[in-house]
Amino acid sequence: MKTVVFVAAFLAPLAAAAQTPITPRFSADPSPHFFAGQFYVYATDDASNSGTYWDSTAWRLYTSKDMKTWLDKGAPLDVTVFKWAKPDAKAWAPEAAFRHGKYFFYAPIGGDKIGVAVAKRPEGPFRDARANALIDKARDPNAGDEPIDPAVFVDKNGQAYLLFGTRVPKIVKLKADMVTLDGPIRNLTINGFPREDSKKMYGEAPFLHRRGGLYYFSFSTGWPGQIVYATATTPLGPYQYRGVILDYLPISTNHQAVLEHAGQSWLFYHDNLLSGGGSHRRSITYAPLRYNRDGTIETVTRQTIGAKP
Ligand code: FUB
Repeated sequence: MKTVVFVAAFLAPLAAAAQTPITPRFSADPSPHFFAGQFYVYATDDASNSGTYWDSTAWRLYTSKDMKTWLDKGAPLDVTVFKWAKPDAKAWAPEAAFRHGKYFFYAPIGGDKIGVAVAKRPEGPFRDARANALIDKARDPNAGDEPIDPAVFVDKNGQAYLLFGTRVPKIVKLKADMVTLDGPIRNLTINGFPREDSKKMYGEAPFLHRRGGLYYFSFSTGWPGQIVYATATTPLGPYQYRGVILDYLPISTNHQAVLEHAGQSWLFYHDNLLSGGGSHRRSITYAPLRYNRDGTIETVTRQTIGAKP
């Protein structure tokens, strides 16, 4: 596999107050992690789609030791890893997780199923962890209209959760093997959306992280979407709307994930940063994520992008 080195900081002087993408390849829906001593970002591939729809069939991987110089590690897997999937099924926003010495890859396929693959190393090779989908709209009660955008959260007591879904946020417990559902798929409740803004709703891109005793549920409000968040004292909610993390971008989607490492927090997301870019040609970047003393999150402004870790 050919590895391409990209030093993100090189792009910074090209435009004043510009964000810095981690790669010159069109990519989106970042799933950032710190695995085995370095940073890994799994992503949707926007460079191999038709340019008019998100119809690529492979996922991409970027790695970095310092969050400045990024390596393009190619496509660690595509939809053909899942024999039950149509070979031309669209490969959307992925998720990864590490548990019990194994690396898991959660793969939304075709808009109606989520598969899970497993590997011994974070870059693969990945193999299907089951003989069928982990989530299947046609099979599973309350899977929702569009089971996409998986996100995994493991609580301090070891309980793992899978979040996913469009328009109605879904959450389900995972068994310790990380590839089996443990109980019903539930809807997450979000209270307190501001009445003066009728556009504030749950759209897609669920993500859950914990800070102290509080659970932070972030998501995109739609198409286009803001990244907003809500908090709760248990993973299952109910959640209370708290505010905007990242405002609308000049593209039709917004999709975030929070990476915490060595006492710092980062918001990874996609934007329109590269020449020739657009709603189907997105680019991945990140910004520091900061908290106020009362636990609320400071809104990220696009100008903060490119800050050194
Ligand atoms: O990349 C395809 C879709 O666009 C993702 O599943 C959504 O989160 C949005 O970013």
